[in-house]
Amino acid sequence: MSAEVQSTLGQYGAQSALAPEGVGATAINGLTIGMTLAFGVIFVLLVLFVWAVLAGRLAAKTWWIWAGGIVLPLVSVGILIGFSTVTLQQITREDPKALVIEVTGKQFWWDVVYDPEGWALRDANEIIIPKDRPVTFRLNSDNVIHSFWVPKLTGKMDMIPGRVNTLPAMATETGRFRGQCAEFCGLSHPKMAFEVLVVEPEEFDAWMQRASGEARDAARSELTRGRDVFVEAGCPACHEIRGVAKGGDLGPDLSRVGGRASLGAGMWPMNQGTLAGWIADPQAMKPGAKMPAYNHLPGPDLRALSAYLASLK
Ligand code: HEC
Ligand SMILES: [Cu+2]
Repeated sequence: MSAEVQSTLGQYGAQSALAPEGVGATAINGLTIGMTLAFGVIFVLLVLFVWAVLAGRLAAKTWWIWAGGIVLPLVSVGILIGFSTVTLQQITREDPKALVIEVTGKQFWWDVVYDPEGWALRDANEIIIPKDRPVTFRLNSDNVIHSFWVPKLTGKMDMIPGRVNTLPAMATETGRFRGQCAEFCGLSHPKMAFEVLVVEPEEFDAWMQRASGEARDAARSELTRGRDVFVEAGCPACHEIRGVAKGGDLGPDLSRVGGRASLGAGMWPMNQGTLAGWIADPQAMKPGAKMPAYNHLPGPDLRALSAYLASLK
């Protein structure tokens, strides 16, 4: 994954439904282009027709009402329904062998659990999937309604409290795609994005092997201090780091936080500086975020803590 740690921030096309790199998004894009062309032709014919009538080049006939008012809409809308039904079936067809990834919408971030019935690896804000293998997103929310949308991958699906919606997907290219919450969910709704990293299947399997263990050890002394600050400052009340603190799930899992390309659910580049800024004042970066400010931490502690978090890859 090292080759692609660069985040999609400011990257043109990373969130474009018109540059599909997934089976679902490709089908939707095809339908969009087809519809635009078909109705473009009808529109041009209509303009010509109105022009011809107004210019007195056509004499009015009653059968036009039948043709233009009944036959044309029935045929064009009928064809449209046909194509969109086929597309809908394509993009909602679930593969029973697909890797299940449970994503829960939070305010304003994403809780991610890979293969909840088996592997059960918890992560957040960045989803790694293998290319050319089917996955099924199992979508849920424990607060308000959010909407899960990765335009390059497939269609959009609501995340509704008390209900599980499933969204199948399959990426056809490796790379980083950007996703965005697509349902107004509170003050920082526009700051609720995420990234999907698509890797080669072998690379995914290797990551799977690696990722389940404890978080990277804080072997160097300055990192050890950071780890202690993490525990002493009470961060485990909301955050887990595997092997360090079994914590609450009120905030994102931080076991590999420094390995994510972006901080704060797809919002800022991930590095020690942004991490320190976030810890000192999350509200300034994301109004309404459900994390208290730690601006009382002494400078050396904040530096040690942010260096430690940045090292967790
Ligand atoms: C009361 C619960 C709570 C406590 C305590 C808390 N956090 Fe958070 N933290 C959150 C929430 C909620 C978010 C997600 C905010 C968002 O993106 O909307 C978050 C996000 C983060 C992130 C960004 C993660 C990412 O994937 O981008 C980091 C880093 C972080 N917290 C570090 C800390 C540290 C370090 C401490 C202790 C000094 C701490 N947090 C204490 C709730 C908490
Ligand atoms: Cu949301």
